[in-house]
Amino acid sequence: MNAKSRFRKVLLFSRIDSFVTCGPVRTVRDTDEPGIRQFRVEAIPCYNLVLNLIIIFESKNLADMEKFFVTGHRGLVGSAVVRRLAAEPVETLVATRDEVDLRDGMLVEKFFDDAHPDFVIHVAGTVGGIHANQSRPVDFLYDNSLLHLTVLRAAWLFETKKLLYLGSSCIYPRDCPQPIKEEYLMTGPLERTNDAYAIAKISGLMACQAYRRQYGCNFISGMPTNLYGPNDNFDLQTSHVLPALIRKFHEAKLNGDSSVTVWGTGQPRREFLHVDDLADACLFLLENYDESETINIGTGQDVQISELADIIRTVVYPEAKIKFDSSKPDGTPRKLLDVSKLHSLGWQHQIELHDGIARTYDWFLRSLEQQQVRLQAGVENRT
Ligand code: GFB
Repeated sequence: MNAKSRFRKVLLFSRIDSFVTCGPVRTVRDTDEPGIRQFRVEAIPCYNLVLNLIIIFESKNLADMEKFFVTGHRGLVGSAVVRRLAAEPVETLVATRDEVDLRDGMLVEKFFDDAHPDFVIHVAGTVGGIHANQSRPVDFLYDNSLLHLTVLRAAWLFETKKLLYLGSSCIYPRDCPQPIKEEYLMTGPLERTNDAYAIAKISGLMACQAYRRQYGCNFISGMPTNLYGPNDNFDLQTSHVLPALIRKFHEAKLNGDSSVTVWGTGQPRREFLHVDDLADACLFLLENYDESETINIGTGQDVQISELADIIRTVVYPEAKIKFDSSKPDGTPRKLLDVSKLHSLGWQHQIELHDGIARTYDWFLRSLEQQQVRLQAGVENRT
């Protein structure tokens, strides 16, 4: 892929010529090489010698740029991937659900036929926290099953060069050894609160492998840990714990409340990765990973929910006390990914948890002013 070097190469050379010109002359012509335009500048008479500068550079020609299709671009993950791609000289394709409902195979194939993306980063999904998963298993199963059936098929039919699909750490067996290695997938029973979602996502991982086996498609998959960052869902009924607690502490501060209630016992442990790190990992894997087996994406560090609550309290509203509501479910006791495979390839996260929470709270405050925070979003449905 190495688009950077392809588009940013600048060749500059000069030549001494033996004829005289009367002043600067600049000509432009297309060369035989696609995407390359040649600029020729001839000038500067000097003792009957003329210095001719010929500057050839490869222009950033949209027609020749590699096209990345990012599904779910308005969600937490998709928007981060789009931000990350903006730093690359590539063309990013997105489609809203009104334009292409990704659960509709015919629409998806039509889109691929028109757009012919070179790379697909397939991160659309119906996602939510523990309560949303528990109360709406059908939505999670239905949407997330269709989403990979349609997109992977279109990517195969229209010869996408490479596709990255994302699973989720919650699809590993509930009680598997920690930290969780990639090979523990499907070695034990699932966590009950998100089993429907897990089955859909496991089927997506299998689909990547099946397309590779049957048709030789370069479809890879990554397994991110719990994510957070800008554009997260802050709806208290459907969100994950980290955005929920940012909102709860923020509102407690506004109301002058003395305490904030955290669901469950506070004992479970979770690993959190800032979504900008995830987006970077996605591009890294597209460039550096071609295996059929999924690969874990995380920090390799976890905290207890009570510790997480304490960090958020410190950042948002240090005066508050923390209470636990043990009538709410704890879910999986621990979910820490073994990220040694990803580290051995040369990728590491950059944003530490405390800093990432502070940044996310800053984003939350700024976006609240602009009324761009999803406070009543329902489940995150980026289909
Ligand atoms: O983030 P979360 O909803 O999802 O909950 P999971 C993590 C832990 O935080 C649980 C506790 O033990 C919750 O009880 N928690 C404490 C809270 N306070 C709150 C709160 O105000 N809101 C929420 N939501 N939790 C999800 C899966 O599991 O992980 C999904 O259900 C998804 O399928 C996601 O894959 C990554 O980590 O338990």
